[in-house]
Amino acid sequence: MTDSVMETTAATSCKIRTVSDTAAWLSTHNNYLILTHAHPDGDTLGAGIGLQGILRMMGKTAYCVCPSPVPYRLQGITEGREFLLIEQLPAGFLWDKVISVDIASPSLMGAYAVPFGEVGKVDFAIDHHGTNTLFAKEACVDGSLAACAELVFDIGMELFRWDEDARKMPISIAAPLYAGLNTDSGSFKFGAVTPETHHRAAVLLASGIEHTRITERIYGSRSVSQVMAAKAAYENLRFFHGDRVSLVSFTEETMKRFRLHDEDIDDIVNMIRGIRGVRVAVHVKPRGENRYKLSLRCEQGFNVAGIAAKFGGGGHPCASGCSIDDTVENVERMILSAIAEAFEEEEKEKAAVSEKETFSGTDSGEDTTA
Ligand SMILES: [Mn+2]
Repeated sequence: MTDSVMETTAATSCKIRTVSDTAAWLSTHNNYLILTHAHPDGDTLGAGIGLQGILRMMGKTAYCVCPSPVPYRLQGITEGREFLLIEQLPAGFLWDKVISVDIASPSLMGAYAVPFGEVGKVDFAIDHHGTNTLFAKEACVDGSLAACAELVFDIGMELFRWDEDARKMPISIAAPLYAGLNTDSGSFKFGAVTPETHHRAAVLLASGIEHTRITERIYGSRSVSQVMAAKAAYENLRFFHGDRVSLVSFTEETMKRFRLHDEDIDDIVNMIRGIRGVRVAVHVKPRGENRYKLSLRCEQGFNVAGIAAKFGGGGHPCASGCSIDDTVENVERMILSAIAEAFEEEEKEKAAVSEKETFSGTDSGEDTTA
C-alpha cells in the first residue's frame, strides 16, 4: 500500500470500467505509456512492469516510466535499471494512450504531474485505492484489493487465461507482479489479504518464479543509510495518548545529520507500528522548508484515512498519508490532536452502541410474555 494525497477536484466524467472492459480497451490501441507514482514502491513498479509485459505479449508497444529513481532494493523489478524516465524512451516512440498504475491522485505523479496531472490527461487509471480521485478519462479501481498488481494480474488472466496453466505465464510478467503483491500486502499480513490474494500468489509461484530471490533483494539488503535511518528513528521515537500513538519526526536537519535519502526512510512508519499497545503510528518526513509529509499506519478497525482526509490526504483505512505546511512542532500538535479526536469519537460510538444494547436488552423481549 502506498500513502496517497487526495485532490479535491474529482472529474465526474470518468468512466468506471471492469477488468474485462479494461482488457478489451487494452486490445484496442497500440502504443502505451504506463505511469507509476513518484517515490515508487514495489506495487506501482510491479504493476507497471507487469502491465508492460502483458501489453508487449499482445503485440503492443508499451513503456513503463517513473518520475523518481528506483531504489536499489526494487531494481530487481526493473531488471537492474535505476531510472525509467520519459527522456530515455526510444527516439520516435509516440504513445497514443497513457495508463496510470497505483496512482490515487495526480499529486503522486511528482515531476510528471506536468503534463499528466490535469484531469483527463491520463486515458486510463488502474488502481486499488478507494480514494482514487478519478482524474483519468476511464478507470478500473478496486479498493478492496491489497495490491494494484492483483488488478493487473486479473487483467492478464482475462486476456491469456494463464491461471489454467500457470507454467505458460512468462516469468518476466509473473516476477514483477509477485513483487508488487508481496510488498503491498505486507508480505500477506495486511487485512486486505483474501483467499483470492493467495490464489493469485499461487498462480504466480506456479509460473516458476524464484520467489526467495525476489524477496531477498527487496527485504534482505538494507543499506547502511537505512540502518542509520532506523537509528535516527529510535532516537526520536516518542509515545502519546497513553502509549497508543508512536511518533517519529524527521527534519531536514535529521536527514543531513544521518546522511539519509528519501528512500532510506520509507519503512520507518512500519517499524514503529509493530509495538505492543500502539494503535496508530505516525512518521513525519521533511519535504522542504516547513513542509512535511506524514505517513500514518494503524491497527485493523481504526481508520487513519479519515484523519489524513482532514489534512487533504487519504489512502487506505490502515495506511494513509497527508502533507502539512508548518513547523515540525505544529505539525506534530495538529496530527496528535486529530488522532485524539478520532479516539474520542470511537469512545462515543462504543458508548452509544453499548447503551443501545442495554436498552434493547431490557426492553425488546419480543415474545417473552404472552
Ligand atoms: Mn499499491
